[in-house]
Amino acid sequence: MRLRILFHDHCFDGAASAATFTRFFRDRIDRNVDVNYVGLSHGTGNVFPNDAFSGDENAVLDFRYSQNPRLTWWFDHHQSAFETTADEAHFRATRAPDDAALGIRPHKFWDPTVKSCTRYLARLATERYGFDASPLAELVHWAEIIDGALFPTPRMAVELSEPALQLMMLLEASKDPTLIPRIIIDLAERTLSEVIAQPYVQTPLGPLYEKHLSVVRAVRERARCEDRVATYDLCDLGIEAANKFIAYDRFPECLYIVAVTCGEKRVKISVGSNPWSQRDRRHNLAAICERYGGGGHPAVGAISFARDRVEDARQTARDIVALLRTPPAI
Ligand SMILES: [Mn+2]
Repeated sequence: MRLRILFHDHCFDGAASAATFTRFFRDRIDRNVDVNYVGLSHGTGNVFPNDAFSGDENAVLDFRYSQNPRLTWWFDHHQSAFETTADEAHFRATRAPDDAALGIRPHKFWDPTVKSCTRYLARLATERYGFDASPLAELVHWAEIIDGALFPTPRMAVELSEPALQLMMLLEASKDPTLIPRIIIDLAERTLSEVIAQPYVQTPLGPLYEKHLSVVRAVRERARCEDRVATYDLCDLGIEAANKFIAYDRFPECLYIVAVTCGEKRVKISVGSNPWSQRDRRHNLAAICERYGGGGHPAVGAISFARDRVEDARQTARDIVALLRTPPAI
């Protein structure tokens, strides 16, 4: 049997979901299944390649819904899982009943309230299909922490010393199309420490970690915090984005950060609110970013500018900083 697994690319939860599903399928459905992995990225329009559903069984994990009748397995937890209301209606009309068992098809599950797709999948595979997910407990645990941003301290997300967090960094940054499927296959069978020790993982990890440390140094040197709003500008350094936890670690008292960074093609303003101070958050960051042509969630947002508009981006960032320093009129 040929199984195609379409998963959220460059994402720890996407890769962990693919590994969990692989092990589940081998254990409960077909020991000798031939698995093919396809990473998918968000965008508008049809994000599924033409041959996306060419397996005997086709699974989409931690990624948007498709009405394709050849989709036989779907597990997701994104709020934005349905691009159209027709997609959602199709899902509701064709999903399995609540007492679904292995023989009942298709197997489609969505719950936007869960933190990670990996734990959701592991739980359903256990409860409904008799899967023993206990060998994957470590992987499930870390997917929940990473996708739920449940780090006990910002320092953990800055040092990235845990094997899971090093893998997260590699999965997010890798441009080698063969690397992520290889990691998924390993994650289905080995511990995180065993996977991280593999030479094919260690080799690309070294330079990435060095780069991460140089970003940490740059943010620590440049970030300033006033009235609980931290800001920094890395535009001249060609750093495309910086992990927001570096600023939360440097200024534990800060409520918001506003950062300006520059990639090859665009200038980006990232706006975030400190996960450890959510009770004090008074602004909707998605609404603020939308005002300037960006978007996001209430707690985190972003705005992109063309590469030649650095000064416009800097001025917009200053305006947003001023706005966040003043409590909104209610
Ligand atoms: Mn996810």
